[in-house]
Parts: sequence; structure tokens; C-alpha cells
Amino acid sequence: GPHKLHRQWTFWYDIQSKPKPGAAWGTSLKKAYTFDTVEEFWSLYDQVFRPSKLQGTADFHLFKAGVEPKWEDPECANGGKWTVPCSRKPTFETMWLETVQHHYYYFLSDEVIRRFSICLMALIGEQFDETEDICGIVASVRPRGDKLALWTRTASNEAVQVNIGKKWKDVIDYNDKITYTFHLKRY
Ligand code: M7G
Repeated sequence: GPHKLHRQWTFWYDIQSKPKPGAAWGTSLKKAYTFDTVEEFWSLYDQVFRPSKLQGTADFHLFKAGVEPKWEDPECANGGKWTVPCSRKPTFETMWLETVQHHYYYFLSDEVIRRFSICLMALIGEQFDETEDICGIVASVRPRGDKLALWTRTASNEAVQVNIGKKWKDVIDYNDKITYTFHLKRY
């Protein structure tokens, strides 16, 4: 039979093909699928999250079911995020498109794909001691470089955030400094 996960998780995505000045944030944020078995995770992983050509900026999220990947969500409102920048090596094709055709045209870097995949497995496998304080994870494709962000629930609880941050660096084998941002500061 199917292998049940400890809880339900939801994949989200936000793909903005063209920067729309003035467009309200969140209008392109979409809920993709909620699942609670290992088998569903892998079939979705193949569909929802596969390396592809993207136009513009993109975010891919895995959040606990019932938690929206927004600062406004009650579970996130008093939280924050740990962020890891990821290098993006421009290929000839992306440089051509960006500089000659003035198109935003990005690829998810291999580094992000590798680290994001590891995070997804760590989350659904409940590898964090403080899973209760974790909201979800976001992989972002940006002109200035891809990044990963781990959203947590209680920013004021420094000890919990530090433990989560340490564990996260371990999980993704990252040795540089990571930074924690309070969502509240951005309101
Ligand atoms: P980002 O995607 O976190 O950073 O936010 P980056 O694009 O600089 O890498 C970019 C902008 O999107 C923010 O400055 C906000 O204007 C808006 N934004 C992002 N998030 C995650 C939210 C959110 O949860 N709620 C609201 N209202 N706006 C957001």
C-alpha cells in the first residue's frame, strides 16, 4: 500500500512571465497539489518540479497543508525565513537572451534543484526536530541569483530559529553564513 507521510503537504508555484509593475503581489500564486503519501510526492515531483525553461521570475513552494506561502497567513505572520543564496552560472543562451534580446529568461540552476530536492525530502521525512515551527520552503529564480528560503513560524523564538538554521545548513551541506529575516519588518 501507499506510504503515508506524517502530515499533508502542498506544492505551490508563482511564475511571473513578465514583470507587471503595479500588479498586486500574489495574483500569480497558485496552489498546485496537496498530498500525504511518498508515492504522490514522487509523481508530483516529476510533474510540478522539473528543470525547465522559465520566463521571468519564479517561486516554487512546499508548505504544510493549510498554510499559505504568504506573510499574511496566520501561521507565517509572526515568522520569518532563513535564506540561502545560490549561484547561477549564466549560460551562453541566457546571456544572449538577457543582453541581446532584453528578455528575462532563466533556468533553475542545478545547485538550486539539488538543494531544493534535499530540502523537500528532509521536510516530508520530518528530519527537523522543530518541524512544528516550520511553515515551508521556497525556491526562487531571480535575475540577481537563485535562492532558497525556509519559512518558520515564531521569529521571536531565537533558540528555535538557530536550531532550525543549523540543521538546515547540515541538510543542504552549506557552510557559509545564512541570514534570518522577520516577515513583520516588511509590512
Ligand atoms: P520576495 O520574492 O520575497 O523577494 O519579495 P525578491 O523578489 O526581492 O527576491 C519581493 C516582493 O514581493 C516584496 O517586497 C513584496 O512586495 C512582495 N511579497 C513577497 N512576499 C513573499 C509577499 C507576501 O507574503 N505578502 C505580500 N503582501 N507581499 C509579498
